[in-house]
Amino acid sequence: MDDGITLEELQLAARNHGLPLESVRDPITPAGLHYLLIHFDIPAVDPRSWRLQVGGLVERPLELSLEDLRTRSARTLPVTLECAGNGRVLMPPRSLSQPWLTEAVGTAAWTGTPLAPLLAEAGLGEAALEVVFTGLDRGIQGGVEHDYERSLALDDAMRDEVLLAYAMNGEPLPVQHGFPLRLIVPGWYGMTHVKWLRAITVVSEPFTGWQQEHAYRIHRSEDEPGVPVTRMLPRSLFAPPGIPDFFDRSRVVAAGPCMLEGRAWSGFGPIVRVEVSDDGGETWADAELEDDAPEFAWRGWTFEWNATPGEHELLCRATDAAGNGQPASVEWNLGGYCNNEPQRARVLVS
Ligand SMILES: Nc1nc2c(c(=O)[nH]1)N[C@H]1C(S)=C(S)[C@@H](COP(=O)(O)O)O[C@H]1N2
Ligand SMILES: [Mo]
Repeated sequence: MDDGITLEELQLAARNHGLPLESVRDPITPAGLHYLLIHFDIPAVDPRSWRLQVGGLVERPLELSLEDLRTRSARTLPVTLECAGNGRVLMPPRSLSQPWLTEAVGTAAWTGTPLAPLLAEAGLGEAALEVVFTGLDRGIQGGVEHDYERSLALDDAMRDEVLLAYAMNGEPLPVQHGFPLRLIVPGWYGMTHVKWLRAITVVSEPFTGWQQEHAYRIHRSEDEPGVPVTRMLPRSLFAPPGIPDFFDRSRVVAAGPCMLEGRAWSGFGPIVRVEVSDDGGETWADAELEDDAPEFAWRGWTFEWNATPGEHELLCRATDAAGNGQPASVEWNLGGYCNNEPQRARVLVS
């Protein structure tokens, strides 16, 4: 880390927690352990008066209650969500924002109604280019007051797996995860999954809201337009073995065979390989992948580690079917996005 974190970063970190890494052992993250990222305030919503407005370039604008949405066809998908800023603090000089290390991730079973049939019912206008998703939350970022809203290109919005989700792990959405309704776009970084949805608007021009135009771009300075952040790059995490030191979270492990357990994911197709290093990334060995490779959720893996006495640095890295991997170091960008460098843990074996 370059220097100490600021009080403002600490304030954000205390509001938005990460996944306790031991929960990597759970294929489905309990809702209370799923990471959280809330830019502004959690809005107060009365589900009886709440309505979703579907409008813009559509032939028949719709106004839907939660009941209307719950009676439509439903689909449940396990989906891994990861904040695009995961790893930000490990990419100095860091951008001042939520100071994530490696744990801004979680996997829930999201239940909702598919978006595409709803848009088809509303009747897309000829000039439809993008779909804008607007949340109920409003605040100021970068000096600009705005609702939290993001858009998707029409093709991305019309994919089968895109859901308007009203349940998480079989329960109504917890308020912090978007009650009563959120967007789920499997494979994409967290910012895409707009929470507390109030409106879906079909537009004919590229959407230029703050969270689209300004935030979530890979660039080295504000003057460069940069590339928008979209799908998740591959990443793998392991549940840290042994027992932790309270203060620095380093691990103590007994010498001998030690089963490492982890999960890996990517927004560009299934994970095809996971490797582990116990010498700080000098040498690597293949982990065993679980047979089950869910399309949009992390894939489990195990590695039988022979823990030899001394100090070790454990790392793991994943490769996806599209050939993307986890480089030893990722090129710096202004927002501290998409840092998928391998997870590291210091382990003392005795
Ligand atoms: N309306 C709204 N949606 C939002 C956000 C937000 O602040 N407001 N944060 C986004 C970001 S940056 C992330 S990483 C995910 C986090 O989802 P979670 O808190 O359910 O894990 O929600 C996204 N959707
Ligand atoms: Mo995020």
